[in-house]
Amino acid sequence: MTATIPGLDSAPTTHAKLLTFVRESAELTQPDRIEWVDGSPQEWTRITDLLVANGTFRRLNEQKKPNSFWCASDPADVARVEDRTFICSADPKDAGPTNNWMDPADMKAILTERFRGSMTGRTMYVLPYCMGPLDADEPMLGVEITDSPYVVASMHIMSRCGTRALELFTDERTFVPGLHSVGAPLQPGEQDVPWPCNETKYIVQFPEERAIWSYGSGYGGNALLGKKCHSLRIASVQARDDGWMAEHMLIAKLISPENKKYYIAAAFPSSCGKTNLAMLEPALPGWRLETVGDDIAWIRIGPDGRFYAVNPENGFFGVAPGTDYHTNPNAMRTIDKGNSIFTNVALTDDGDIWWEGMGAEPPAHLTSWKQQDWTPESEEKAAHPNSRYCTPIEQCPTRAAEYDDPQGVPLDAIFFGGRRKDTIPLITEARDWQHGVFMGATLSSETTAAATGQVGVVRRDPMAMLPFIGYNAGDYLAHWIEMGKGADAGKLPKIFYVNWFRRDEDGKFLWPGFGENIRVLKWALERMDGTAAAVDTPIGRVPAPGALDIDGLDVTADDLAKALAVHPQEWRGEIAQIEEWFDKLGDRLPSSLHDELEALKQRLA
Ligand code: SAT
Ligand code: MN
Repeated sequence: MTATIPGLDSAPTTHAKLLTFVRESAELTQPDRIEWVDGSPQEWTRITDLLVANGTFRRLNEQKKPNSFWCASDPADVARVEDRTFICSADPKDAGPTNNWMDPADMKAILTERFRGSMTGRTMYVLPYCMGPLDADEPMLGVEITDSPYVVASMHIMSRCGTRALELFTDERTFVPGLHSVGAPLQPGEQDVPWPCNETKYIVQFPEERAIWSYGSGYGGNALLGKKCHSLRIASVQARDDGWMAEHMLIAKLISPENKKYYIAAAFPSSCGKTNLAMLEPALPGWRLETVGDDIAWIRIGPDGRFYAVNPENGFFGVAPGTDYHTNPNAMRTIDKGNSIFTNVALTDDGDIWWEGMGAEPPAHLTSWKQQDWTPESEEKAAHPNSRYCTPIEQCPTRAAEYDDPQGVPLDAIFFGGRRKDTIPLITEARDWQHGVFMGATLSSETTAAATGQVGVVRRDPMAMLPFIGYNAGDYLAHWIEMGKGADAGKLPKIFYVNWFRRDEDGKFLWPGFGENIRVLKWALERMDGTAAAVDTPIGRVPAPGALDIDGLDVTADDLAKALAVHPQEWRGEIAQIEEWFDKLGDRLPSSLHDELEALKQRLA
């Protein structure tokens, strides 16, 4: 039966495990044909032409966005589905209290039936990829088998894929197998839809096997398996076992007017400004920033005892709304070079893209992400709040040369942050590593459109990793404590907690954000150099009056004081939430974090 699937016997590899994975997947899913992804420009042209012919893509105006495409998803497939995401460890305790869990055998039984024949009428693409630099000592390999050409085109941008990755598949090397189907088989003669998907979705990680099965969705983190499923959920398990960290962090290099270089990483929940910070155009004269990554950091301890961070990705999958030449000029310059995919943004009449927050005035007429006529009078948004641009990192004008360095960059500081309208100061410095881990462990943020569900609800999001920790969250926090012991104590990155989103009693933002955030970062870097003043508060150190430079800004000293204030009554509410959160983590929570909480309560009393 299987010998009849064209492509099965013409594999460009002899890697036995890979061949078995492909054969078994084909036997189960019954595609019409198999294609091995080579990652070439010719393949990009062929796949994008196919997506245009299928009605999935619309080619954008060559003058405006060369070699770029607009795409609208099914309105029921627009974001990560956290309630359909599972960590199927053998022991439920290893998935912990924060993940959905099912017994791996039970899950496989369900998914096997779902995948049976799911690729009928479609092409099965075999996409070998490498997350992180190809010349790493241990290249981090994966294979995504998918029936979605949209995924193939997106992975061309987001990962180093195809032949150059496949060449690294030696017999001794393992890879993360990922099986993905949109779950929409086609019967003979049946007309396809532009965005096939299934009402039922499963995004499943098997941590012991280091395998991924994803069914029913074609969107972003659900379907581009190299991204969240591999580089965060599975990688976090590998990292725990092998003594490193897989984190939801941007990586950037800051250069001072005196030409001093600093490397930072920063963790914020999805849609809270990681990409903007990763490409920040500093508003202070003489400062420069270079981009290493905008979403994921793999952090290892180097031979010198320092933390080194690598960006496993090769492109940006950024939130579109709110991005423009004022908020993130470097993202605009990156996408203006073309070679990009835009999903669920609006389409202009002259074949360009638009979203809320782009320019002062919306165009008089648009095609909305729902493919309806849209005018400024329309009640619905033209672009979905989680609409995305997918664009190569290579085109980013601020890209750091080090982005492709397999050693990574040595981290001087780690920033945690969330979106909170009250309670959390603009910046707080941790006293030491353990206190910094406590800050990360208790990070909180209002939910955003990046995942389905209610928006604007405050939840605990440890290190911005809540949806991405591939194991028990208490163990994850213990691993952070351990990593601090494994590095050279004097060389540990300093930890800070930021909140760009605090508001005054009238709901007005207290801090302008974006390019002005350099002022906050500058204070942090000066703290590391010992040149900036701070005052102690019960929750950590904040800038002393006058220490954070607001010269020339439309922010009064009074506003800044409000942005930095620590109000005991707000913190009493916060403590209650932290206690509830720690209770949820139970006995796997490291005792040192309990100690931190007790010490904080004492200081607040
Ligand atoms: O859809 S993704 O998970 O890739 C984006 C995000 O939520 O960070
Ligand atoms: Mn993210």
